[in-house]
Amino acid sequence: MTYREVKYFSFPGELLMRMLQMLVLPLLISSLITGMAALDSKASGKMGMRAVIYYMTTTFIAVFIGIIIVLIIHPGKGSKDEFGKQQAIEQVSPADAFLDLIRNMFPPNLVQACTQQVMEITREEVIPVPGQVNGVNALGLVVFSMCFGLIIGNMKEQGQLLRDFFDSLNEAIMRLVAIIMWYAPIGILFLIAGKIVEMDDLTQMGGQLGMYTITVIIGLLIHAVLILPTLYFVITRQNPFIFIGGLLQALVTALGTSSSSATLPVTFKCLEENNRIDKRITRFVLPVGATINMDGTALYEALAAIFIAQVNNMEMNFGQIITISITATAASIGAAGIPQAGLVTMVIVLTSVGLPTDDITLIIAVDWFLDRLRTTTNVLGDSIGAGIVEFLSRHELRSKDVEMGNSVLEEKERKKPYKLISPDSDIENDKHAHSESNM
Ligand code: 7O9
Repeated sequence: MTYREVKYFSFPGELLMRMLQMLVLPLLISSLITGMAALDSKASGKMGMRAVIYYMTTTFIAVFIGIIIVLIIHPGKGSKDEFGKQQAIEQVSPADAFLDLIRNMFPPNLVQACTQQVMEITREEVIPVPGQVNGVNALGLVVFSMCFGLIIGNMKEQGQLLRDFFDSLNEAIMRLVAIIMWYAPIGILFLIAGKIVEMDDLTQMGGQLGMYTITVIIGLLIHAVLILPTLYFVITRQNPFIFIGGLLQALVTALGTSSSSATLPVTFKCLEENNRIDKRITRFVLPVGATINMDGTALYEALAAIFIAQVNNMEMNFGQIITISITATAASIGAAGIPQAGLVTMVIVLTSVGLPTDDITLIIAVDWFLDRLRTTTNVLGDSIGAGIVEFLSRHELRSKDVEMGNSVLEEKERKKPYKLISPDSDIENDKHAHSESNM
């Protein structure tokens, strides 16, 4: 097929991608604000703590698996002959990237933050020039929305209007998601089919690159099929594969779009509707997870760094391996806050142990494919995190229910039609139904 034909063929997939991306921003903002507003600062602090501990633990485990697997399989043979020609990679200083990350946490212009991130463009002259690059500044929006939600949550009656507004906005977006989900199967089919059509012959892939691909697949599989389900089972004592079954649609979307942010709307729907996870949890945990929790990415970056060392016949000592695991963890957390992350974070991991950054081009040929698998692992990690945090927070959620007039009882009451006698009580009922969806 010609380039044009491939473009036509993948058009239905492109449409799905655009629809999902269209919803991500309002969804991110409204869900984080309502999620934070529904909890008091003590409860959200506790839940946030649990989420962060989960993110840290799983990311570290992922990095560990990546390193062990690549050391065992040893896909790099110490020669670069079979790879094609190499290009130069733009150099970045880790310190500058880190400062960009902090800068991006505080966007001076929220509207601009919806489409652009700040990046100090370092030119040859060594003078960093402040600039903006395309891409959502997710980190900045997350920081803002969390603070905003916390504040309007503490504002008592004065904040009611804003709480209702964002709650209603969130509900409206979720209804749009429900409509798009009807189209999703077709869109995903074409997204994946389009990529297969476009694909070069995979069997032609060089021995080392093939081994590398297999190593990454095994690492990601161990994390996604063994570690995360085990963790879920050990903590909640429930069948993790039933939980994962409810997530299938989100996982396939992640595979098709290779973007955990574009998958976010589908992840919400799956968790809330199939797995019945409390909305107060999903609204709060999922957007943060999509921004900072990337197990697959962390595993991949550590594994790739050691592969590049192997190709260059460099032995990594224990200290260097520790350095790689720390930088890979940091890179996966900061990825959304570092402009043009994919390459930049990889450059940072490599420079931290003195590996040649130009060798990133060796693995670029398979990156589009491995990105899909990483993304699926990332989405799974975020979702299982939501399940675990809900389980650990069940007591707080219940006591909050009681405090707010017990939404569970209300739900039951509401289903009894004979409760509605006078028009007055009807109005009362409506109010309750409304405040209930608040949570
Ligand atoms: C993978 F919160 C959201 F949903 F609005 C949000 C928006 C944007 C969250 C994150 C982002 C974002 O910009 N994320 C980002 C992720 C930016 C740069 C790099 C990456 C890493 O992406 C993963 C990878 O390449 O390994 C993967 N493709 O999970 O999307």
